[in-house]
Amino acid sequence: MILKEKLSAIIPEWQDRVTRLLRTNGDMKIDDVTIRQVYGGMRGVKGLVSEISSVHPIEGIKLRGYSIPQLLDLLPKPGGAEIPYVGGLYFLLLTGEIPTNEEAIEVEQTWHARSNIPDHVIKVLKEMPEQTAPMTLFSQAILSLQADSIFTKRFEAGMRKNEYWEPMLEDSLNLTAKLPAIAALIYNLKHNSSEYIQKDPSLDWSANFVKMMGIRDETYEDLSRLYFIIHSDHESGNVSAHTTHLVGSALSDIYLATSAGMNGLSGPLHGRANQEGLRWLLEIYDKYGKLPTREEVIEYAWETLNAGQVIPGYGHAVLRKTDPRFTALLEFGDKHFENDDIFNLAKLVYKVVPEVLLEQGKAKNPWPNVDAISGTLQRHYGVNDCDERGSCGFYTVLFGVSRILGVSANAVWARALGQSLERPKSLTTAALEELAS
Ligand code: CMX
Repeated sequence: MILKEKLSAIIPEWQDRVTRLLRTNGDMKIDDVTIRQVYGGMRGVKGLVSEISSVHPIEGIKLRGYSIPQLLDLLPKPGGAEIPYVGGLYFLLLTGEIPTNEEAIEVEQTWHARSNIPDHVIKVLKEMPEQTAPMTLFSQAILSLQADSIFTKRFEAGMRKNEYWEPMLEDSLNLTAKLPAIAALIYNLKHNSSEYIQKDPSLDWSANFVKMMGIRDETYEDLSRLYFIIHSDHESGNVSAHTTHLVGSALSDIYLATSAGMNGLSGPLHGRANQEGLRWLLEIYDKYGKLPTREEVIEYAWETLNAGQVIPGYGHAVLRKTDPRFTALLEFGDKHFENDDIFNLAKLVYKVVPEVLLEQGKAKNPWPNVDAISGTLQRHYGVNDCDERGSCGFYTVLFGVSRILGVSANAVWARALGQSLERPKSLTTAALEELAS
């Protein structure tokens, strides 16, 4: 496999680089931590390493140094498609190199070869009560695959530390190969009462997902590629990435680590904000019975804030400008479906809500993040977040399918660079008071 050969060549150079840095400057101080940061979710504390992505407060996400427009331009695309292969993105996340067409297709083919879902996983999902949330099913499906972990088997048999990354890569490829089918299966169990739609080996990872969802639409195939590319990674301090890294640091395998990460992604302040974002837009639309005016949106935004709630999809822990992932989806919607009322409402909200949040003066970032718009695009294609029983959260599963690409690439590198068990120090309030006196 070209991907594995490339990694085998690069990893020793990186190991030397890190060893040198630790030897020469290991005790150098790079940050101070305030009491506010200790109570405030460690915001901004420099305590993690990632080669895969970084988030600039103004410029937003860069994956391996490339902005979203650069990625969409440079990564190889399937014939006739507008948006690149996700397999090419995974190659880039893992190696740091923009793949050739052949290299991107090789990842896609590797995924095809490993994409079968074992029967017991289907059984586990079918046995769960109907009202089980989609993200709970997603996390369980990942855990149900854990018995097949090559990393855990090799660890139990005895493995050297410098070999850890290889089975971590194998597990990551096996898991990521199955994610589109798992997500589609969850959707079909919830919405179509059917089970498993057969994959088509002639289709790429994303187009196959669309087929298994029972949808036939080339534009939705492109939206899926776009969605899976832009949500893949967002530095390592966000809850899903950090949880995966933390659990993996105990040498838990990729199934244990990503399942935990997905439980973190399920929270409304993180990945579930995409469903909250759409719910909020639909509530405004229902209240006024039409596309509301600018004044009506302002009124509704204030009602939300005065009720002590946040406006979902706005604000961010790191970003201080419009999220480029929001912009990428906005441009996609503008190009493909300008006559969608809820999409147009999301655009109107974008014009109005930042002013309201600025006037309120609490949020450090009044601009939208990706979750302010992503649900409107899924909804346009008839993909629903909630099922008929009101069990919601499928959009977060889609976020999770994508996020596992980033966190698994990080996990391979964490093992390659011998990153340690994570174990920060905790203090009591009394100890902090004493330090402050
Ligand atoms: N609406 C109303 N108030 C908001 C707000 C919003 N969209 N964003 C932040 N605030 C408030 C915070 O609740 C906080 O209020 P308190 O002081 O009363 O606690 C204050 O402004 C300061 O918060 P902050 O420092 O600007 O934001 P944080 O870094 O603490 O939190 C985030 C970031 C994303 C959790 C927050 O902006 C938020 O709750 N946004 C809405 C939910 C959302 O869109 N989450 C998705 C984030 C992207 C992702 O991870 O997927």
